[in-house]
Amino acid sequence: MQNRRKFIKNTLLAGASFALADNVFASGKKGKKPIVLSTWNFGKKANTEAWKTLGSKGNALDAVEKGVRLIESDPTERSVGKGGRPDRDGHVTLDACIMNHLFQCGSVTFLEQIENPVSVARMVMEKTPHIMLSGEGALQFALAQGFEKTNLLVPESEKEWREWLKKSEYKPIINIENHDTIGMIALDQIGNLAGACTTSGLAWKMHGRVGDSPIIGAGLYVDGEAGAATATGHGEEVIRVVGSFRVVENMKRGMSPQKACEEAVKQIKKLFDKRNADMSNTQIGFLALNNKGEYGAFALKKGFQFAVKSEDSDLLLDANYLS
Ligand code: SD4
Repeated sequence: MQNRRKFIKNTLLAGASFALADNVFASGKKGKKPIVLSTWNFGKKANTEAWKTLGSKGNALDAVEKGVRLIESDPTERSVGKGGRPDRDGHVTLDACIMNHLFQCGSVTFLEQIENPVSVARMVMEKTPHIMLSGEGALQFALAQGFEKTNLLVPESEKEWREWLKKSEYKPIINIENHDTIGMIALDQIGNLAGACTTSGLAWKMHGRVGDSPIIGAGLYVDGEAGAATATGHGEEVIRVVGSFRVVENMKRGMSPQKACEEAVKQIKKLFDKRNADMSNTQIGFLALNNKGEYGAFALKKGFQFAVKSEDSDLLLDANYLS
């Protein structure tokens, strides 16, 4: 449970500036002002961690990796890394990716027993000629790189899963605790962008199911000349529209980060309407940051929060939403 009082205080403090749809962290001639954004309320502590790097002139790639690792390693955060809820067979399977301003990227999907999939993804990017490794192969690679096997299933998650097993109703749950998946995007002092995205995916999903989070262009995309975006929520819907790529391309065509996120959410809604599909059990949220340090966020429904940290702010905000 988040600290509600603190959240309200931060939101009030933030309200005025966020109301100006396009928040600007001015870039000086000598360099950019660093800024980091993350999904959901746990984004606040992840941003604090990332800021240790960003705020001391470190680079955006290191910052996002370190920031999301904090959440991956926290067994009390039950939608990412260690502590994540298992699939319907009781396995915790993780998806993660990372990307920098030069289109260099790495990803792991369906990875078990490794606490920090984002760091394995970074090694895929830096130490192999590939972009994605999956399942058993990703595990083999991680072990060869010196990662250690660990039990990711914490007693609380196992208990919930055993409870679910009683009915075994196949209805993967999105945003079970209002903080699923950490997507983090950052701009560093020299003006480089980077992003990372990591999750245990939908609770009680089918074994082998992979969502949007580790898919470059869906859960995360970075174009050093335009901006960065990340997504959270119903992965299948984000994949359909290649959501984060779409948001970044929107910025490239001149839209503000806010408008870019809104357009992508509207497109997803349009596709639901076209298919006459039920939207009651879904949520989608996008976060975007351009290379001037302007940011935006938008969701399909109420409830999507995101955290922003820069030299002079440290906020948890409620994103605007469609309906
Ligand atoms: C997925 N996008 O696996 C993730 C889950 C998520 O809020 O972000 N839920 O589809």
